[in-house]
Formats: sequence, structure tokens, C-alpha cells
Amino acid sequence: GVREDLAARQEQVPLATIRQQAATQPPALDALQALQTGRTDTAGVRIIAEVKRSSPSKGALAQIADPGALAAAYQAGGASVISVLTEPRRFGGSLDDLAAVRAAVDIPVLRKDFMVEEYQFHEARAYGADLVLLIVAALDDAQLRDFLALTHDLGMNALVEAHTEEEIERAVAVGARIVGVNVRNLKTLDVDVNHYSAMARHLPPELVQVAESGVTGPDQVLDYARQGADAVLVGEALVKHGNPTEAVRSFRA
Ligand code: IGP
Repeated sequence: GVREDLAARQEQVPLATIRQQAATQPPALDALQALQTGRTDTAGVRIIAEVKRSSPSKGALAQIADPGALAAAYQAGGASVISVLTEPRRFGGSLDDLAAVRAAVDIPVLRKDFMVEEYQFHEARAYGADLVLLIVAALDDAQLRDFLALTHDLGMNALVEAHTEEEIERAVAVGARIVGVNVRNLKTLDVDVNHYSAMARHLPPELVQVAESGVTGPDQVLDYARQGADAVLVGEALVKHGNPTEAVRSFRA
């Protein structure tokens, strides 16, 4: 799994080397600012557009020959942030995908993976990420705190992902600035878009609020925006759409 893959990479590129590579990158872009909205203006909702080849629930979603071109097309449609799955086993992603996307866009890029060790944060930065994912359910409070501090030390931001009220509280308690509510239950993989409204009221207004998963079209984006989401993360619906620029544009309208 994730740990074995990580151990193999660390053997090839030791922590000291990857840290050095991270240090030679241009500074991370400000994803926090890119995702902040006026909130009363639902038309201002930001789109985090995802490069997603496959998923555990649906299998292969799309043949993505050129992830950089896809990301550039998302940016042309008005995406605020690009999310790139780098997890290889269940999502078909890679760090090469991250590097390709980084080279193709000049908006913030999210490394979407299961972050469980310090090494991965330096690696994210070395490959040009501006933002990383922290899944509350997968980390204890000490890890959340340490990883958030490390993320900020590296000049990046974290999208801290929660699914339950308790997880939202933990995210807030450790000082998350950007909190995502994933309406997909990661244990059952069930998607329930109505789950967002139940959770949204527990999100402090000063934090950037992100609705994740389950968007099939512009109506769902609007629905999340009306419930206070500053940004909406969309994967499947965008990779399956034939025209990614038009897709993002239509989701913002
Ligand atoms: C995107 P969708 O339903 O638009 O394809 O979902 C995104 O929310 C989903 O990819 C995701 C995810 C995750 C994937 C959210 N959190 C954590 C892997 C790990």
C-alpha cells in the first residue's frame, strides 16, 4: 500500500535529497487566497478541478493522455486550483502527473494523496505542489498538528478534509485554514450530496469552506455555493466531459 510505495521511493531518493529539491522550487502559490470568496456571491464560487484517472468506486473514469493539457484546459475555463491525484494503486495517479500539471498551469496545484509521513510533504513541494490534502479520519491530532505546521513551514496550504461533525471539530481545533467536507464516506464510498448541508453549519465562517465530491453539473455547484461553500472540488464530472474548458466554465456560471 501507501507505506510500501513510500519506502521504495525513500530508498531511491533520501529525505535530505528531496528536501533539497523542495528548496530549489519557486515559492508555493497562495491557495488560501485563490479560494477565498465573498461568500454572499454564489456566482463567485471557486472551482477546484481534479485530474482523476480512476477511483476505487468506479474504476477507470477517463483516458488522460496528457494531464498537463487537461489542467491547462481547466485553467482556461476559470478553475482556481487544480487537484492532482498522485496515489497510484486505487486512483491511477503519479508524481509525474503532478509535475506535468505544475509545468502546465500558473494557478495553485493540490497534491491529492494519503499523506501519512513527513517525507511526502517535502516530496509534494519538490514536485511543485502548493497545497496538500490532510484527511482527518486518517490522522491523529498530533499528526494533524505536526503535518499542518510542516505544510505551512514549506510555504504550502492544506486542504483539511472531514466527513463528520467530530472531524470538522478536530480540523478546526488544530488550526486548519481550509476545511473540506467530503460528502463521500471513505469507508462505504457512498456519496450523499445532502450531507453537505448537515455539516456546513459546523464550519466557522472565517475558514475557507470546500464542498467535495458528487458534483454532476452546474446545479450541484450552485447548491453547494448557496450553502456557503467558497469552493467546490470536482473530479469525475470534469474528466468525463468532452470539453474540460467548457465544463469548468459552465460549472462557474
Ligand atoms: C472528487 P468526484 O465525485 O467529483 O469525482 O470527487 C473528489 O472529491 C474526490 O476525488 C476525493 C478524494 C478524496 C479522492 C475527495 N477526497 C480523498 C481520494 C482521496
